[in-house]
Amino acid sequence: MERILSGIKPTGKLTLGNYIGALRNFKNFQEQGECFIFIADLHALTLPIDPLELKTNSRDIAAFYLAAGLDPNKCNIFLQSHVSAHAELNAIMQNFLYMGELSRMTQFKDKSQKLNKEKIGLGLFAYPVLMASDILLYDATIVPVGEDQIQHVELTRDLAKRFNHRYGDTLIMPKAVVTKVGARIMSLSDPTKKMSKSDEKGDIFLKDDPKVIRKKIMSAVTDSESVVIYDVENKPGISNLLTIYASLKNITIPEAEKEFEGANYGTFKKAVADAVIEEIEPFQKRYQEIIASNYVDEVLNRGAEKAKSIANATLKRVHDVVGLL
Ligand code: ATP
Ligand code: LTN
Repeated sequence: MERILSGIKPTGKLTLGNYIGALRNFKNFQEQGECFIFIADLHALTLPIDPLELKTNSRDIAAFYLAAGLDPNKCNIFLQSHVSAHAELNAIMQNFLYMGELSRMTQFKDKSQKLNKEKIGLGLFAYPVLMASDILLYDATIVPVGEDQIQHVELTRDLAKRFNHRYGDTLIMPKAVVTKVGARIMSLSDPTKKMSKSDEKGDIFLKDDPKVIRKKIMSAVTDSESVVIYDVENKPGISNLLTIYASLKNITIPEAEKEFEGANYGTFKKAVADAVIEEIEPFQKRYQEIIASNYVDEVLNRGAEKAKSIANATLKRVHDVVGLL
């Protein structure tokens, strides 16, 4: 049976990118095997974050998981920090990933570039070690992620191979699975940059009012032609909107192109806005109901208990093979 594991870090308000690239697909995975979906709150500390904001974001993500159709009876939903085995395995695994490898990670290069060189946290540099620990603790076979995280999963595979080579078969080899359409939604104000919750310009937030969502889409940056075709190089804005539309409608990009043959940008953008709102509005209603109750805390407590039992067993296995008494 497959073990499926993924997480989102509570660093900011979730975006349409997080929804299309991650959240929306999670409910399908809970039918395909044993499912562990968590909130990577320890990872959120790798860049400065306000404590209150971190708490709000963490509960919000749990509520978003539930609103997106995750069923706590089919899928364990929990907080990374509630399961101490993550930090404990991290302390061991940091010895099996190398500084050279870590310094080549694109996410590290992007995020550290914006900081004063003297003030780059060790946690930001070692981010992939903790992520590898998250994955390996649950013997995950499938790790659903957006395109930007493939490199980290590949590094986790290198680590598992290296570790198993040295100590014998101990860790299970995971595999990244990326959604076909919508793995990389771009910013609406600069479609050459990823829509990202830590860089708020050009984002659509999952909590945005539908009117605001419509306005943002109608004023998305495009080009000066008026042909709706997919051409990332020359028409990044239109290509991004086509990706959003196709993924929400569950159709291919060529099918979406065909639908808008001869349409002008105004008509096209309106259709994209309608598609987004049609999907997000009911999702927002479910979120509101969930966040107003105690359900989130209940789910997180229950999820942590199950997660601990699995994670502690792996940790014990690792302790044993490396020689910890
Ligand atoms: P940050 O801006 O803090 O780095 P982020 O918005 O990139 O965060 P993550 O917490 O790193 O979000 O990602 C959560 C999940 O959403 C991951 O699987 C990630 O690949 C996916 N994801 C994030 N942004 C996008 C995007 N623009 N398009 C598609 N998927 C995305
Ligand atoms: N790094 C991921 C979040 C994350 C994760 C994980 C995803 C932390 N640990 C383990 C999958 C598996 C991100 O930024 N999206």
